[in-house]
Amino acid sequence: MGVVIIDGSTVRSFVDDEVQFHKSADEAFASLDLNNDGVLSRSELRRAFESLRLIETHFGVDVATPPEELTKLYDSIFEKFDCDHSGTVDQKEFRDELKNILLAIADGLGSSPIQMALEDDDQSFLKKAADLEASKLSA
Ligand SMILES: [Ca+2]
Ligand SMILES: [Ca+2]
Repeated sequence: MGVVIIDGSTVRSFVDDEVQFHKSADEAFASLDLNNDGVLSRSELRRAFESLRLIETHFGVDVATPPEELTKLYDSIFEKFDCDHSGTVDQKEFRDELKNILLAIADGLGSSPIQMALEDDDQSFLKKAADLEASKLSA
């Protein structure tokens, strides 16, 4: 386990690196598409947010949030992703909305860095953003 420092510019440069960002988003999409039908269902997307820990950082949800509130929240997130209201989230919708969320996180962070404690095998996007910055700094 390690600690990374992340600020708005870390997240923004990750999103701006289109090749890297698409690769990460597509990998995440593939791993979340549990039944391999090429789209994310409501429950698949919910699982995604539970595992990516974006909810806690972006929406300020704490563990005391009642389950029905959480379900409402996940539903509203799903609606945001599902731009064409098809009832499923395809790869492009996933990418686009993920980008919006990460940019909103970046705005929220601004220039005040946060510390994140991470497991070594953590695959969250914020970890990837930090890794990317670290690799640029050391290059
Ligand atoms: Ca699926
Ligand atoms: Ca859709």
